[in-house]
Amino acid sequence: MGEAKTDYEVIVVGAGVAGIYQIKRLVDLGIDATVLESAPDLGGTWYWNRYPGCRFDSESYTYGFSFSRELLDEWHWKEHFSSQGENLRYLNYVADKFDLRRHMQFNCKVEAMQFDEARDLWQLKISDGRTLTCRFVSLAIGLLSAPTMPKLEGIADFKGRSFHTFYWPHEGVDLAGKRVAVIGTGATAIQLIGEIADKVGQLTVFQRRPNWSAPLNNSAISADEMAGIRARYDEIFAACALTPGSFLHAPQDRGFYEVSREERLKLWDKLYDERGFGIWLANFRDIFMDEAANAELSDYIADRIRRRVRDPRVAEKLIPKDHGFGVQRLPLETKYLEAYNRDNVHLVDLSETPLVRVTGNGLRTTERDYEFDIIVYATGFDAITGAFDLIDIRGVGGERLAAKWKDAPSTFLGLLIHGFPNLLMPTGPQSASASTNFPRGIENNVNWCTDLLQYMRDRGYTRADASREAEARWTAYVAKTYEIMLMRKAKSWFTGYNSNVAGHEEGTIRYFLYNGGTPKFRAIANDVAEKGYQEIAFSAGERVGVQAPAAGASAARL
Ligand code: NA7
Repeated sequence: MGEAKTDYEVIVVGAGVAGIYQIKRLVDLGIDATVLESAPDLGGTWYWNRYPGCRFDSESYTYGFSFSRELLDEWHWKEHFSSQGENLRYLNYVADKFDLRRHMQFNCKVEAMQFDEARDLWQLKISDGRTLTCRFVSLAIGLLSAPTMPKLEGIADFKGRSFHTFYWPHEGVDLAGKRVAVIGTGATAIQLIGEIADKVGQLTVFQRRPNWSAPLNNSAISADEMAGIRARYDEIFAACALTPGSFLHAPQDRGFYEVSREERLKLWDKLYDERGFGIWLANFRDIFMDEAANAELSDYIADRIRRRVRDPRVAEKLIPKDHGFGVQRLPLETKYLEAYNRDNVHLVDLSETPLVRVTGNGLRTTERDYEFDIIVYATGFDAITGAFDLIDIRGVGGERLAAKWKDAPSTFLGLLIHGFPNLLMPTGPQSASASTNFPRGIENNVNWCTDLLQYMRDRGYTRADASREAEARWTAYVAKTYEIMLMRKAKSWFTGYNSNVAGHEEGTIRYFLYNGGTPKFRAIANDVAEKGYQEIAFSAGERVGVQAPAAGASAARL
């Protein structure tokens, strides 16, 4: 990458799953583009989250990219739910195979970006002091990439080691014989705790609210099995494309009340012991909307917990009472519940004895002091809009995106924002990618954004801005998709809840997810494109400001 180059047609921010695919599409079209990544290397989520137990909850072969037959034929997924290290190797393999690294710049944090209305260009301020310009920005900055710490006094006073799971030390951590605290019991903690319980000296879990979970039931994929999967890739991706969540797990086509209780129990027995999200996503649709149906399933899962956790008092503490099964993001686990049967694992119920502060030696609750060698903060993320808020984004008239989205995001299709022209969001709020098997949604969104670029390129347009009305309609529609969902009552990142982020505490609901299912989302988005993007105002300004490409660079101009 030529150091002096400052102008591009497209700048992609983020070299995770979305950024990798976006740059691949742009390179294939010969568009002059670069990727800016704040981390020292590519991978996004899979670069950062290196805590033990970190792995897919999606079947590996439904998570990988689908765009290249050659890639599909070459890659051997070794487990049904592949682990972080392997996933990062995969993303590196993809980048190297398609020679994408040379289009990526690392350690480049985008601090601010401003739309230049006179020239239809974005100006980006980078942490290394450079200012770059481009016609389009694709913010591929991830859904869960802004980790949040608890608002606790004394975090810096702790004399042992402490870190958020997102920043788990890359060289690994020697846990043997150590007294370890884990704060939080979300999807991350549930993976971590199951994995480290038998590797640490003492493990103390600080739980504010229990989460429902279900077994992952992971296993290895043999060479023969992988050959079978390869032969069925078309079928697998076609099946994913038909389900609401873009997983292989399709909801029951029968209603909850259309079958007897015995049949329901039989189904749940089967799904609970199967791989992956089946118990969540291959269940009756009613469980997401009907209190009584949800309560019956929740009771069933509660009994499963009681059967797996020996101490009945601990089991009761692990059973959520404030929300039903599946209305928050369902963590999948491996030996999580059994961890509490071990003598070296202790559960502290923060609803009874809240945390007071971090001390030099550990943690203080209202009841007592605890001493630790390591404190792990598994306290989650400022989800979906958090990464946007970390960049000072200013659109038409200098409007700040953080101000526009202060109370809630508003978008057109989750892909564009009125007043922020030429800004593309393959992983933004309110598109289907946030609520589905992530790469499947990303591929759809990146393709849609790339088609839009092509459309403009063919017609010589330099500016695209979704209309205010279209944005208002879409945002209202997304809110409506929550109306029938029990999810709207739960305190989770699905509704924008985070006790550690000002304005995101209890009582506020943010309509982050499109809940209408991927097939419907894809149909709506494709229809917009097929009808000539009537919701988007296009204009063709002077083609100035983007300098001639560096010698030797092949750059198609938009
Ligand atoms: P989550 O699911 O947001 O979980 C965060 C956990 O941390 C959750 O149990 C919280 O309890 C707990 N938490 C947060 N702040 C505090 C404080 N201040 N004190 C005590 N406990 C706290 O994040 P994850 O990283 O587990 O998962 C995020 C996603 O990453 C996941 O859905 C996957 O898609 C990948 P609470 O429930 O708020 O009471």
